[in-house]
Amino acid sequence: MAEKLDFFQSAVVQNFTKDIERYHLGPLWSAIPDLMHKQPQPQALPYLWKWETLYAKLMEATEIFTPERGGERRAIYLQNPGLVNRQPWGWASTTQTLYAAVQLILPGETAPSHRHTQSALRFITQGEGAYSIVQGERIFMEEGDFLITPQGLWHGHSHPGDKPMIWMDCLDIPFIYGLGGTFFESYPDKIEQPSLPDNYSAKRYMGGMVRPIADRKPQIAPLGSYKWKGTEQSLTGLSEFAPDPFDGHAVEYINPSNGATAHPNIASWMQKLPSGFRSKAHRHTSATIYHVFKGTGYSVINGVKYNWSQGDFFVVPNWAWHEHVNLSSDDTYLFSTSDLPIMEALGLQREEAYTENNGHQEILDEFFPLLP
Ligand code: GTQ
Repeated sequence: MAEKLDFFQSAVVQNFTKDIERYHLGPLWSAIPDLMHKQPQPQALPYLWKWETLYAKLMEATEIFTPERGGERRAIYLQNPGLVNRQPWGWASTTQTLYAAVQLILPGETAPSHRHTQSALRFITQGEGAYSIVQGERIFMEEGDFLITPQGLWHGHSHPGDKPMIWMDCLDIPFIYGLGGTFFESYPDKIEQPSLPDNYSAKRYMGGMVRPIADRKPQIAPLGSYKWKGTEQSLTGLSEFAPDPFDGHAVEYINPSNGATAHPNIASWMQKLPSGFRSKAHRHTSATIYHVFKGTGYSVINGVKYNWSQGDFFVVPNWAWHEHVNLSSDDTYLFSTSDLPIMEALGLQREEAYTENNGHQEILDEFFPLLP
């Protein structure tokens, strides 16, 4: 070992490294431990954003930014503290592959239509009455709804209602950036006009597990919005049986014409943890962004306790041990998005249960968030 170290530190090796750097060349022999570590070492860190902070900053943003003035959406993204310096593609990254944000639209505002090669999804956290117009279909949004905007489709938002509306956005921005596949285009007019009936796709799929005859041939994302009522009902049925030890009662949003994840690159789940539920710890290659839709509790991520309550967001990076505890007297609902489909498509997904200490991590530290 010492011999190896001496070799790397020797003048002849160091001089050679310096010399080839000038030609934009590098020596594998010193890079390999960083290039190929034993297991995932994401630069993304576990982190938690409190709802109080997000809400306060969105409200402050209403004073300085309007879609009219800025030509874009009023969204504030969740910047992973471990990825700040990983320019350029750590920029606006919540995990190594995914971007998440909170977006606020005020009554009377319009966020202009555009399209891009990133896939987007929304989870509605607060309010009602606004719509997203996706490729000619106005999709009206209510709390708990899950919406998708597939890659390449025109989409804009407008709010004819009377109270502010807030939702979570999640896109595969860092992933597409890393691949060099970013294309973006503004719609020629401010917002696209409807060319389909309102809520067309949700009506076509109202029954849940039946598909319109015309969709026997699988379609790309034939459903634009998944209503909260349907998600809640599926979890009520599932809750009659034993919960999964790691994830509680969990359902995944799927493309109803072919059974694949609702988005090809992003998986989205709703998890219900019964009162007092304490999951066992596990870790997997995919990284997850959680939003606490309802409930109070905590998660232990790599031995650190992250306390959460309704509206908070937190991130579990790749390969991090994690377990969740519901401290409320009622059910807790966690919405989450992850890069599981990317990991699966590339043959990278692995999962491991924490076997020591009856499946629970020792709590070594506690996270204290910065409040406004
Ligand atoms: O609402 O279309 O947070 O295109 C980032 C990119 C939201 C959106 C974001 C977007 C949108």
